[in-house]
Amino acid sequence: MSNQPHGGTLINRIAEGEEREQLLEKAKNLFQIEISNWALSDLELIAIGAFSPLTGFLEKEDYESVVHRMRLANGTIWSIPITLAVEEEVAVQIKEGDTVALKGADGIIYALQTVNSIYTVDQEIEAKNVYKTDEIEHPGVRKLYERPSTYLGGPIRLLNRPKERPFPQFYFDPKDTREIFAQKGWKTIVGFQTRNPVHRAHEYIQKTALETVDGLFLNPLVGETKSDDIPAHIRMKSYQVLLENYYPKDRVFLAVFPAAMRYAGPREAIFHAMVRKNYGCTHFIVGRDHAGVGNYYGTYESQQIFGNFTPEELGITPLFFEHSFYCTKCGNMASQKTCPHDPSDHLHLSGTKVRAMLREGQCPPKEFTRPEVARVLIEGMAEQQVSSR
Ligand code: ADX
Repeated sequence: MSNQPHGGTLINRIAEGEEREQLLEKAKNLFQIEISNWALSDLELIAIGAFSPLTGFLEKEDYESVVHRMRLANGTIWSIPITLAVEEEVAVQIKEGDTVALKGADGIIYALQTVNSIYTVDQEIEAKNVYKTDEIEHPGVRKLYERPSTYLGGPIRLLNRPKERPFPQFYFDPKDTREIFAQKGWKTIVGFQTRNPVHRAHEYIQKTALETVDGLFLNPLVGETKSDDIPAHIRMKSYQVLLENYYPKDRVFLAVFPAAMRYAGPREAIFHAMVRKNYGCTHFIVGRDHAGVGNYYGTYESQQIFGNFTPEELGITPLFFEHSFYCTKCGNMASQKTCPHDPSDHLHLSGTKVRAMLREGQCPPKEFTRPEVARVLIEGMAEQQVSSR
């Protein structure tokens, strides 16, 4: 599989030099819209080409097609609607064809958008199609319902990059990661999405994949997550100690994925794969309940969804892994595919249980979490508790 960007071209919507100066000048006289941090993160991801082939927030025709068919209007696979939601009273002040300035809560103008389409959607239909549920308890659906239902579609041009970066040394644009992979001589690269600390099961599937490809792109999501997920700054430390102690340096590259988590399970798995293809990956790991939450999705639904598309149109090879665990009889990490023993021989700890142990300062068993990682998590959570008091 070649590592062509999705849609064939790596999109770059960043204005630079004189063009940027001119657009900044123009922006002063344009209608200004304040956008959320979530929209700002989408905006930047569009501009740097992580969301190639998107050049802006979805217009109506593409939106309808994505919601109902998991494809853009031209047929290209796209599974998550990337939209810019605005209040009705804002929308009525704009007409199609206008150019507007998009600014952050900090007052900085980040981009211009040519508003080709203004449309109001039925969020229940969006929820049922994208999240497979319209229950407000689903964290992705809740976020959707919190936003207004009028969207502005059209191409953007980025004028400023967000400056406040929690881990600036781990930000790389798709064009950078592509170059880095080439410099390293990696021809096959497996992408790994995570919103959690890397436990032994994650390590096992990453290293199993790494046995057959040249490099691992460890690409933790650090945008908005739900409040009970472990915060990104703690996770980043945990990844670093893990890599330092247990991974060959020349076979792994760690960079953040500054996107918001949607918890859309199967549809988000497709989205995650397409985006990692843009970062230059040829393979992508999809384990059990990828991007899932609660009991909304079947354990392997995020793998099965790939069957709706041909390998050619996906353009990245998904690597599927069964639920992995430590087996006390095997004395190894394993899955149902490789372990003959009874489930009572397997070490199972729920995320909730592990978080409770860490909060109480207890290390989970080393067969579940590397002790170096556990220590970082315990310290991080203790600091968090102090600061939230
Ligand atoms: S996710 O929401 O980002 O998918 P998480 O960080 O837990 O959550 O998972 C990262 C990747 O590892 C996903 O592909 C997920 O399916 C996979 N995964 C997590 N735990 C296991 C496990 N025990 N066995 C197999 N795959 C797993």
